[in-house]
Amino acid sequence: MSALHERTLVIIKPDGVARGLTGEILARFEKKGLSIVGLKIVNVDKATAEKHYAEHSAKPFFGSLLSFITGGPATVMCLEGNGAIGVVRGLVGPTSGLKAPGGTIRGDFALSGQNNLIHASDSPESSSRELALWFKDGELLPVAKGSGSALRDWVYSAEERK
Ligand code: 3AN
Repeated sequence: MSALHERTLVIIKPDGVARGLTGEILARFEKKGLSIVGLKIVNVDKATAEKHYAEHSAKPFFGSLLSFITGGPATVMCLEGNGAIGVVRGLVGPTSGLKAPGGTIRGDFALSGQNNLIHASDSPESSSRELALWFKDGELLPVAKGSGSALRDWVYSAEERK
């Protein structure tokens, strides 16, 4: 079974914000049934960008990637739901907008390998690291467990919404 109440870090990158796609992209996550438990718009500073993309520091496109991600406002959010990390990666689609299938966010709105609209955590380890980098203590809503969350009461079966 998918992890209950999983959290993932999602960034609508500067191309998505500048192209007016923030609402469209947010709507896809909301319609799926995920909860937005943290949301802000930021001008990404170079130090944060370097930490966020540290695993790509040796890649030839690293400098270009840093310029891109710091080039305009980005929308940063934390989404919560059962199996959220894998679910969000599925909605986002493969890295290249040229190869991403229609129906995914990148497949529907991107044509680039770099300017591909979204970042989404790829594992529980990445999610923990990235959420700590982008959100301070207290900025995220607490986990809504059991009944009392109208969203969870209808999105999941009784067994799935512990
Ligand atoms: P994903 O975001 O699909 O997990 P990663 O982690 O391989 O992809 O790459 C991180 C980011 O680096 C991508 N979202 C994209 O903006 C950029 N990127 C990846 N591959 C390339 C490339 N070959 N050329 C330019 N930018 C790239």
